[in-house]
Amino acid sequence: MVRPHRLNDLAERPLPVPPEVLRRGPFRAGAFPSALRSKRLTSQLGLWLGVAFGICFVTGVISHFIQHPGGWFWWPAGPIWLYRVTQGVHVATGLTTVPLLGAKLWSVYPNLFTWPPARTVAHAVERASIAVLVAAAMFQVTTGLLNIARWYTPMPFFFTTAHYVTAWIAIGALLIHVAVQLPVIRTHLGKPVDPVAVPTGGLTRRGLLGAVAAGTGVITVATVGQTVTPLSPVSVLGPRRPDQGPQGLPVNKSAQGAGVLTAATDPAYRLRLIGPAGTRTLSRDDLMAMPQHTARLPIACVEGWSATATWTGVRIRDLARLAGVTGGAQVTVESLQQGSQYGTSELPPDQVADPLALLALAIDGQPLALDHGYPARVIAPNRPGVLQTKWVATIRVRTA
Ligand SMILES: Nc1nc2c(c(=O)[nH]1)N[C@H]1C(S)=C(S)[C@@H](COP(=O)(O)O)O[C@H]1N2
Ligand SMILES: [Mo]
Repeated sequence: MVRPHRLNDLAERPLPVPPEVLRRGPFRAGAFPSALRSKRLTSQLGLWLGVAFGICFVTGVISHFIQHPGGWFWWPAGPIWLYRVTQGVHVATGLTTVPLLGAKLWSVYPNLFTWPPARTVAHAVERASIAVLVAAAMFQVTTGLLNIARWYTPMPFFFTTAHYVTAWIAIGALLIHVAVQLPVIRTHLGKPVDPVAVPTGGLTRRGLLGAVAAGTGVITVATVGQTVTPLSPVSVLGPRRPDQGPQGLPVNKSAQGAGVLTAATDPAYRLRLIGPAGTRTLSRDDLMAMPQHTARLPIACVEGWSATATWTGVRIRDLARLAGVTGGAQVTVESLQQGSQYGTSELPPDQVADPLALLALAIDGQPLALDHGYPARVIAPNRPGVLQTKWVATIRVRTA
């Protein structure tokens, strides 16, 4: 009888190679020569990656619920910088997962060739859950990157929904993975020296971890300037600068791109204000004749960039009063822009009541640039940029 000697031999001789490395089916021992791979390395990278994914998940879910509020979800109108921070952290932690995920997958990918592929049903289920986790994690990182680069061609699906649904799949698979691996993680995170993988020369485990940390540091410094203004000069990888664009503010959708050039510059423009008091039409001059208020507020785009400007215009709550609602009011805003899901937004009662929530007519005392929403746009505190509707055509007010 021909027996696979190799494994038996292994049992006798104390080789410095863990047995699973030799059990790779089609692959020979030595196919994956790096002595750097170890459970300790994988556990440490996994810890960092888990923290980054966890923060990215929570901040992402917050952003989702602000944009799609259920009855139970409440998001305050202040502090004004809160969403800017949570979404900046969402994109920044998402970007740090690029080197972390790369290093983590490198540290374990020889396991792909484990032979036999599944020893037991439980083993098969565990491997399947890892496949789901890896696929979901790569999908999140890739679609997130494509979205901040505003490159939608490779995404034949609606980014927001796909990114949100996959986030839950990823976090579910991650929790299963951590639960299954907890004994391994515990043992190897607590252990000071790895008995099998002590490299004799070249890169050490600490050196590798240092390189990964440096990689995440460089990526962070080279992108976070899109929202941390003092770092904008070194934001060489950030797709946006806080100060690029007319009036020192980036533009996400131009007036031409939105197809509103004619309507927005038409002298016959009138804002329609609809409420319990009926429908009113207000020209830009009518709006300018109302009490004007100034607020310094950021636009905080879901894509991770943000920029502050000094806005002047009419308080939303003054418009709500004019429309016939004096107490709590809920407001729906509609843009001149047709056929876009970004053409409409809701202001919940807390935002309507906030003195900083404006229908802005000017930036730095100058009429809004067309690309920033002329003749009038919403600007309200602590709110995703996507809800700061430009080229406002209609405001509907109802009692909250
Ligand atoms: N009508 C309309 N308003 C809009 C958008 C849009 O596409 N259409 N984009 C939103 C997004 S995603 C952002 S981040 C802000 C950006 O405002 P800015 O272009 O003036 O900087 O406008 C918001 N308002
Ligand atoms: Mo945005």
